[in-house]
Amino acid sequence: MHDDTTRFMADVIAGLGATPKRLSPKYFYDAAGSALFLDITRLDEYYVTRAELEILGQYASDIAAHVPAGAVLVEFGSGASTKIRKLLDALPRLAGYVPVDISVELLAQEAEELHRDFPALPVWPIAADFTTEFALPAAAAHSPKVGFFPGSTIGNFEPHEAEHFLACAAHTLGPGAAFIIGVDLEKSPATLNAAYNDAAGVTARFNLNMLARIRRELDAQIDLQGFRHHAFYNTDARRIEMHLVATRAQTVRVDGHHFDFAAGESIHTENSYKYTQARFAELAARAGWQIEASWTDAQGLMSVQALRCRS
Ligand code: AVJ
Repeated sequence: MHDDTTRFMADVIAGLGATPKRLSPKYFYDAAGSALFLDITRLDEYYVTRAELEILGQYASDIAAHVPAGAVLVEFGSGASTKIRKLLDALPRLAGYVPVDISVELLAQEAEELHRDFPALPVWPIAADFTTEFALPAAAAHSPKVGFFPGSTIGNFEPHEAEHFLACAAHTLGPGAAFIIGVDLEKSPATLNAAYNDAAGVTARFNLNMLARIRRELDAQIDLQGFRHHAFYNTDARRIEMHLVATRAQTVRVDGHHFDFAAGESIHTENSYKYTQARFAELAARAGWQIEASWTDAQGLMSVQALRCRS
């Protein structure tokens, strides 16, 4: 079995065996899930991507002022590298761009396309899980470093994990480095609930695709009709929670293991934490970063933060 499949299998078996049951949001993004996420980013209700692109477009030159000439820009979880394209024209000449992503195929494809569109930009892809520590290419050793982590992906982490991630990034990027990061903001529960419960049902399909993927890739026995999408803003924890709720008692089978569900029992598939400016600044400070500037869209829904590594 392929390494990735072995890991996926082990995670699914552990997650469905846990109480309460859970699956990691990183498994949303197979080809079908990535296509559904792209559809989400175009929904009226889903403000996150639109608001961030507005900020990157509107404040490109202010953001670029935090990037020294000759810097190496390291993108955590680069995916399709769409956001960096928004910034590249505004940035001073970079020594290199280091996209870090788990998907080797996506990295190779993006490196090729970036090379075509920005022939003067050296691209040094790293295939790694960006939540762990990884080594930067030797060629980057003597250049100033700038991290880039758009999309509010940091919201998927528990706050203590977000702090750990930022501390690791401080270690990887080094003292004096900058970090440009997209952070979704607290707002009215009505707006948040709508963003994760769109009328067209795209987010529901995105969530349910996790089960479809488990069936496809792990040859599991799951009745997709037996589960429904459930997303809500947890006001106390300040996070959107996404769940797949069993609509009746049933059993899911994966590789000789069986997992019993009571009617109404859920699999927790995602948290999407929302921050105030103050709470994010406190968290970043505990991880060794100082906020130098932050920008929001005209409606104040989403933020982009410029951090500086203190020590
Ligand atoms: C990609 C993690 C930022 O939390 O808003 C969108 C994922 N989940 N709709 C988010 C997501 C449901 C998204 N992030």
